[in-house]
Amino acid sequence: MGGGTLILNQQAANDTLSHLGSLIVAPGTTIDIKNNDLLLDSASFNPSSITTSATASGTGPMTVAAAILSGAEYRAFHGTAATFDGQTVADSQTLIKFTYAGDANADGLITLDDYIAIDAGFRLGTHGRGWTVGDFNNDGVVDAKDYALIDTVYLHQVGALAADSLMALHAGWFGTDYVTALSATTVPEPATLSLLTLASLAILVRRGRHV
Ligand SMILES: [Ca+2]
Ligand SMILES: [Ca+2]
Repeated sequence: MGGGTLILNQQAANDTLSHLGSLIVAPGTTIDIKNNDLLLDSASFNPSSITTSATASGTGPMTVAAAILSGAEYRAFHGTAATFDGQTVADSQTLIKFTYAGDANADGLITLDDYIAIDAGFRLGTHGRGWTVGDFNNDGVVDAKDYALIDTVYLHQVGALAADSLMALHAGWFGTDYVTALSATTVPEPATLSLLTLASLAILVRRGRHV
């Protein structure tokens, strides 16, 4: 195919994986992955032509993107035994993940590891090498625009793809002290942490005490 836009079907569940041998497109072709993940056995594709028009659930500007990594990059982040949506990964494969802008290591969360990645890319002047070094808007440069993306998502990271995993993790570490501190934190609008989220964490902590 050549030119135009190839739009994948929106899936009922985010990050539904399709494993393909290859995905060859002519220059100028845009691939809209919607909320799909792709695992390609080939590296023969054009990363600049892959995007998503899907939106994140939840409130605030939870910018999502199509993260593109080689199998080698993914295994460098997560180890040689790492799996991608349950599939084993080889260095020569290509991974495309529907996730938050800023999720450099494609694990569905914005964490310290993602900040390490973008800091390394920015400090070393690593430009134009793609998603894993922090070029989250795919303009060939790691700069303030990319930091704005990751910071915004980090501040708004509630529910949606990660299902509150980061806050649940911290709630598990710090218990009610964390939940109380979180509820007292003023997060700039529209990054309002929902009462539902806080209530969920409180329940999680209470349950944890009885295990
Ligand atoms: Ca991440
Ligand atoms: Ca950029």
